[in-house]
Amino acid sequence: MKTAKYLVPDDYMADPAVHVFNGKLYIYPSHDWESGKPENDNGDHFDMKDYHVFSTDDIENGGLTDHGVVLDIKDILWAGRQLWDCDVACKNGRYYMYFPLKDKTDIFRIGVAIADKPEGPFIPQSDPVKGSYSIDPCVLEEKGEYYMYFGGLWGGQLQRYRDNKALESAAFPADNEPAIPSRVVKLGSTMLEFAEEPRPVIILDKDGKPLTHGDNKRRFFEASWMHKYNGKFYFSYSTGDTHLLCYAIGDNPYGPFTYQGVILTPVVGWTTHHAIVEYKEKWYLFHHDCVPSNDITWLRSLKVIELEYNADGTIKTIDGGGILR
Ligand code: FUB
Repeated sequence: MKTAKYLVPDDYMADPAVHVFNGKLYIYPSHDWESGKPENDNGDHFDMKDYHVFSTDDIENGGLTDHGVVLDIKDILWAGRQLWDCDVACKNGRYYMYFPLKDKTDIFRIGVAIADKPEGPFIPQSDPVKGSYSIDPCVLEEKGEYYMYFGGLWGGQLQRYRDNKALESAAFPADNEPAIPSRVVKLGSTMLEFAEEPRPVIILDKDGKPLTHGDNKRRFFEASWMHKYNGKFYFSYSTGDTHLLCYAIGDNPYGPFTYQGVILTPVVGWTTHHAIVEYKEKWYLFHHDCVPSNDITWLRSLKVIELEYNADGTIKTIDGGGILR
């Protein structure tokens, strides 16, 4: 599949998390819709209220099965608003969906919902994960342990925290100071709590120096994803206001990670977000853009394209088809 194809042409789906469970590909997207909320830097226009799950065993030629609404905001006791990018992990035959949601005080927390099958339905816990904050959780399983990566700037509220504590008010570093990092945390054995304090995900340049806040074509903004290739850990993410999907490579789940390059150049639309997964001996980049909605930023459409590596393990950059804004 050398050219990207749209996966759900009759609805707006974004922020794909994708995994292989029981031999099939399962896609867990955000579900965009037109709620009428005005666009602002806080992301109020991303006003999602439920999740669908999709599956397929033939991503090259087949259609997707839509398993319908598997979690609805009205069933989450602590819900305020905005169900953003989720991810799902499997442990001992149970499926745990991690989702960011603003609570009733408009603070993003990360919740968990549980299912017996990868296609749900997912039953939410009555409280968010203790100590959780910000957005965009993604979960890596490594040697029987589960690591959650999370965080996002601006509307994702990560600038409101330092050392896992809420600040009096949001604060950004100076341009020459280290960038605000994504976070990584090992999950506890129940999968319902953190086993430790979240740690910073440090991204270094080739000289071993942490990327700076002013380096906004390379520094982390949101949309963490983690995959393994040839024994290395590939941490990938969006640069937000420069609209790139980038990646950095490390030797273990905690990093540090060394910046490598761009996976996807800007798409049509403000946000860019992705999942990278191997299926039937090919690698795929799942992502989204706003071409079908004529560039309405909050109405995004799911896409997939094959992803290729060079012999040295670097990723071949894919053209997103958008313009640098
Ligand atoms: O879908 C809302 C937000 O937009 C996600 O959480 C971000 O990653 C960006 O895609």
